[in-house]
Amino acid sequence: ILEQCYNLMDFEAVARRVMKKTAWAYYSSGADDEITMRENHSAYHKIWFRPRVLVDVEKVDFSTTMLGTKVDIPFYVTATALGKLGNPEGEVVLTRGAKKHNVVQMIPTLASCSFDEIIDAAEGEQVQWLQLYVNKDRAVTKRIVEHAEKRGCKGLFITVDAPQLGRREKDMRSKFSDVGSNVQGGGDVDRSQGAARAISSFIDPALSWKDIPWFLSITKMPILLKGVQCVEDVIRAIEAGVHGVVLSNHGGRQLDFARSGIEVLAEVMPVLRERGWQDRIEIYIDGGVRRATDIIKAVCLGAKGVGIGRPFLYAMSAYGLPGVDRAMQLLKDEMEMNMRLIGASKISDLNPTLVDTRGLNMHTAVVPEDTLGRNVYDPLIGPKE
Ligand code: HOC
Repeated sequence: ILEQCYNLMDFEAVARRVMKKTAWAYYSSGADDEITMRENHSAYHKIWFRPRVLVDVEKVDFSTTMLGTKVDIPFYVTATALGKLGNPEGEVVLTRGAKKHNVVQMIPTLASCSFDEIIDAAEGEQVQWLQLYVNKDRAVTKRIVEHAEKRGCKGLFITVDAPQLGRREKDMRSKFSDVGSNVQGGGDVDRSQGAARAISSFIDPALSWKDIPWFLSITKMPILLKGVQCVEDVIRAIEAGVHGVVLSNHGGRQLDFARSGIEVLAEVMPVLRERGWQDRIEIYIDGGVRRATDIIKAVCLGAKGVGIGRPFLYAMSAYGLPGVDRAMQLLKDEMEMNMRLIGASKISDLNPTLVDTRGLNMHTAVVPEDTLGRNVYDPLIGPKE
């Protein structure tokens, strides 16, 4: 029952039970041994708080801005493909949830709903960004970008971590057959090797730093690179003139053994501060965020905000809009309580001295598997029956 979901992991447990096997396989799969996918969440467990006491926290305000938009809480709904696998209405359910909670939604290139349906669902009241897979045919890409700008999108997030599809074996095994004809941006659909392969053949593996000036020339939207994974590339992004980066490994679905976003953030920010470059771009991270304490840790370390994907897909798949609404409200409730307990009454109070990051770079245990290759213990949802 919805009221018995007390945290974001609970939605995952319910979704796993109620979703079609193929849909579950697509949403939940990670690359190879799924080490990075698990690490995304467990990396947050290596960071501890150093709370301040005797701070007046009677009133707590955790609203902030992202690319100039005022939002209630420092998370956004990140782009995830194929929303209709989880709910017949698809991504517009996430739009309605984002609108209710005044957070930004990033619209996926590979949405099940059309781009215009998702824009229309916001009814002009909610800020949306576009996540872009760059098409081999740049004329197509240009049209998509221009249309997004015309329809009011406030940010362009170019995915840079996917020159080739990661190997998601769970998805490949599931003999996928549910790719709807209305997947936006997809090319020819070969259904034999899982959902992701079926919809991604149009993406250009030749995309490179040389393309960035062209993107900057075709739009006035702020451009952010989604999928940056080390400080060298953050510096290069700043030098290329983009407005921000998302430190992300694609939810652990691309390169296994890529580091978690929070780990990369801990690498990046000290270097930027040393150069006095910390305000030259906005830094976001995604992957593994399940608790408001994760959000707080990321903001303490210098992230402007965090993207959350799978948990909202699971909430939507299990309970539709009421699920998404509850998941977002739970995060807000956790945020208020934890800001108080850490001794911060506003977002600008969050800073690196409030966290102890000495545990980062620790070894992550491999989760044992049974003979069918299923994880015997899933750190997100506990032991399997
Ligand atoms: C090389 C193409 O984001 C997913 C989606 C689609 C991936 C396309 C990658 O399944 O992670």
